[in-house]
Amino acid sequence: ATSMYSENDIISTNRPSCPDISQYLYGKVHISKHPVPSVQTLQHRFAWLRAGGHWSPLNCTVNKKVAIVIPFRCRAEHLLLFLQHMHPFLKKQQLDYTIFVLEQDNKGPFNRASLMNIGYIEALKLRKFDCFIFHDVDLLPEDDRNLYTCPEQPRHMSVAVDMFSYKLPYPAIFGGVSAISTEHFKLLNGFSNSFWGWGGEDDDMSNRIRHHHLYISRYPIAIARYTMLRHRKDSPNPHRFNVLKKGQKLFDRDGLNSLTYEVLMEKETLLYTWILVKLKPPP
Ligand code: BGN
Repeated sequence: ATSMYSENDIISTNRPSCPDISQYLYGKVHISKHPVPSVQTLQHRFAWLRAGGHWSPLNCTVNKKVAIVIPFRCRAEHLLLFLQHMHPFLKKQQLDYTIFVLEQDNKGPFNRASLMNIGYIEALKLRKFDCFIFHDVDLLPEDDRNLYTCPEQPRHMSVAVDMFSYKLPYPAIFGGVSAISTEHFKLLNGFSNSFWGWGGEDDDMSNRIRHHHLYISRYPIAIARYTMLRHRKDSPNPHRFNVLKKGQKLFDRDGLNSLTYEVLMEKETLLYTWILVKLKPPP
């Protein structure tokens, strides 16, 4: 069998470029939180998808390929609501995109940052992606003008979240949803792998961005709006303040170049590329 991407990649040379901004954008989009759809329902509804949770416009060529990376564990209902929302959203933006779900297999504290690093490395083994969007599974964008692309500078996307009264909690925040070009992510050495449990890994990335003389860009607060799905709060990492402080000296040693993991399963379902990984537990 041929790869999921090859056919499209070959035909693409004969088609005109897609417009920079899709003509199908509308603005505010409907958010559905119930009922939670089944996998079968979504597979049926999104029969236009290609294996691995991939799609690209049929009549024109998009020159940037986007990978959406979701760090994941035990949030099946959120994932279904997320997929139900995101596939039509991304299609409407006329993007060439693929959704990757990076699931942490082992018990013990969650390592969101390592999962995102692994998503980056594994996705690039499959295809030459230009842009990575790191996305919490519980955040749903409310406006389709919030483009899932990578601009010149790293972009913090979840500026206005309903749970935070649609206000930016603090200027350096980089958590929730963020977009970084493939090139910049490599330069930044990815995220730190040292944050186990909730909090801080995004602040460390924010420090990395500043350290490399890049800056965080954002859409206006009226556009970058998100609904957060409800869940029990994860247990915060009590060491996060220290790890964040010490991390300032470790940018070049802790990140993409210090990852240890094992891929237990990799599967292309219609709705997403699923990568189940085992992380090396914290020391
Ligand atoms: C911050 C967290 C972020 C999180 C935002 C929004 C920390 C580190 C403290 C040194 N940072 O407080 O990781 O994205 O809240 O929830 O906990």
